[in-house]
Amino acid sequence: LTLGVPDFRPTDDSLNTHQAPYWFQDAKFGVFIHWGVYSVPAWAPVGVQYAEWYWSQMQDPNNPTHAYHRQTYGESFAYDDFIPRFRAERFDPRSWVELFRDAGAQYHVLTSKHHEGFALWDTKVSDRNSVKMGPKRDLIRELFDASRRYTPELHRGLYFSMPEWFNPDHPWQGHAPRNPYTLEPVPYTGHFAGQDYIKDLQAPQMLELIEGYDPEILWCDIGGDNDSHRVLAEYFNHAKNRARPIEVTVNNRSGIGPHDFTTPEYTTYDSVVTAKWEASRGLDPRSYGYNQATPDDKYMTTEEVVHSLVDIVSKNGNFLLDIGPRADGTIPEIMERRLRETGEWLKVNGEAIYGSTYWARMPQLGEDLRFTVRPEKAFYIHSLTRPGSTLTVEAPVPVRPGDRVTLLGHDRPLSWRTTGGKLVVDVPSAARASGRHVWVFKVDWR
Ligand code: FUL
Repeated sequence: LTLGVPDFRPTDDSLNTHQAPYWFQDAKFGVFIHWGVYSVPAWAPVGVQYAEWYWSQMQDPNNPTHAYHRQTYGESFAYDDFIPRFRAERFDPRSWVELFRDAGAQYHVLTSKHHEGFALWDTKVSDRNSVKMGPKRDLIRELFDASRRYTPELHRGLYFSMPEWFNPDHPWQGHAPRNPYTLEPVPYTGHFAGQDYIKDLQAPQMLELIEGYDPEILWCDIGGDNDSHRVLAEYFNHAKNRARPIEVTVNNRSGIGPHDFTTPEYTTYDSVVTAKWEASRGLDPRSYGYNQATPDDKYMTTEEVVHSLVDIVSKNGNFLLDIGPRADGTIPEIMERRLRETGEWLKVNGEAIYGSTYWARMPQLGEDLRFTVRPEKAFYIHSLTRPGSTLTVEAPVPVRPGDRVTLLGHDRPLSWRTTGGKLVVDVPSAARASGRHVWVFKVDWR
């Protein structure tokens, strides 16, 4: 007798029964990676536009990228002339995944294909890919192999842009790639022409990723025309019917209603949202792809990263923090440093993050406190500012006589009392000095 879950069908009703798995709910922190041909010019107006949008922005005479491109590369340099310069010659996938692990991330999500239409794997349905051109390597295969081998505890996901900007068969912007100065058509390199974009390119590529790479997250983008009912049913069925099933999840950008989580971008929700969600943004002030014009002091500080993580997790979200590697495959030092410093904080305070859940009663807005819970085990009070000699909590937090209160990283019990419905914890100076970024008080219920 085989017990099993019936296969998913390509309908809203069936796909709506799918949910984000527990591992995703518990993971809280992932690394997003935007890497592609746009990593060659790696430029956008700082703090204003996404550098991975270079091709689109260079086409627009009113966009600073248009003038920048002419000055830097000349009028006859087409976007696809960047492809041979995308070489990944210093790409060391092992060092990437070990960095993600050291950052305390539980998963990573790489752009398999962004809006430029350049695939980072050995796709059989288009020559516009990193095995035929540019690096001449299957970058997804290499990253996933390294991740399975050196960091098996991490979960692996893939971003996929549903439309492509200038694909002659199904353009999303404009009708065909053009020289932005002369407006003459330019070739869309490596593309096979004359087929149905959705049936012969988009859906087959998604299935290649699903069947060939077993991504645990399919992070679709933009939506639009699609065959996603069929593709997602096959995704879920493939995952559950494998000899060793995996638990997979899909976001809300595949172009159809059903989804497992929502995806606020460079923003978050104001309060607890009980349906699973994941906020993403770059370490860059306004770019996912690498922007070489951004000075180091404009990147998020580690304190900002940790504050964001705590704020998001306290509201039931995950934080997918993005880095943009260079075209040669190296990760800019400022990004590496931020990831490592975040990892140091998580090493001490991770128990208040991973596997935690939100506390339904949020602090008053403006209070520099956030709360997380490990059901039956502990309650955590996160102070976003360095506490003084006492920490006062006005929210009616669940502390009972006899509960042991500590500060993570300090570990000696702290004395506490309640006065007028408020919790007051004494914080000796040694305890205050031991923390940074966010100070986490643990109310141990055991
Ligand atoms: C957006 C894209 O347009 C951005 O370039 C980036 O990939 C972000 C995560 O999603 O919709």
